Amino acid sequence: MSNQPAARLRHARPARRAALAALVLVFLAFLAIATTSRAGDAPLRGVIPLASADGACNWLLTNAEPWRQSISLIDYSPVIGKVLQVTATPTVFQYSELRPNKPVLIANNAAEFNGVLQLDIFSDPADAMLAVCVRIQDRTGEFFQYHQPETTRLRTGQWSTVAVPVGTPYKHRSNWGGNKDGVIDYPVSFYAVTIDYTRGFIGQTRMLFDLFTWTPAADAATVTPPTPAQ
Ligand SMILES: [Ca+2]
Repeated sequence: MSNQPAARLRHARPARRAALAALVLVFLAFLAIATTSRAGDAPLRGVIPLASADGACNWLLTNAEPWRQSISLIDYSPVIGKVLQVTATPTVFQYSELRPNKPVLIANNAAEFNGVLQLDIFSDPADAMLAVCVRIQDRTGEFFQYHQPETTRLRTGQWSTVAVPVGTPYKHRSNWGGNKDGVIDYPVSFYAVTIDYTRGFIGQTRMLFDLFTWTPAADAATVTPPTPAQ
């Protein structure tokens, strides 16, 4: 390798050195801007908001109209504040897909993709609801579905916390869409929660949802993920 560039720098005149310093400053400023904009792509940790800054509902139901389901943000109580209310008729369609307006980035790599997606549910009646699943979307648009552990049971008229372990240590039950290769292409986003209804349930069900929370295992010294469903 030639040492010509170093020799040229040593003999550079002050004006050229000043120009070089200015160039370095411009480069550093550019680097600072680039780094700042990348910070916007940091994976979410913690609560996924129910409402945007202007108070509008941040969540929607897939196919709400044809499946005759409804979603609204309601005032629940002075202590709890607003919650999401979902109504459905299980005989019209057997599940609901509840999702943020935009998928929420949760992991940039396999090491980060390990945690618990948790939510609070109030179901009336509780026996209309069979299971909660979490849908994750990879970079290509492929979906991976993780199931609620079998141990979670709901009670009518009471809030329950459901925690679904999600990520590389856990086996997904199904995958579809995107590049359909069964391989998780990073980064990945939280796409939706689905509510499966009990077959044979007659009538309408009303559910309330609050505190959708993603807790990476790395942050969860006090949280022990439940045993995943087999
Ligand atoms: Ca894939």
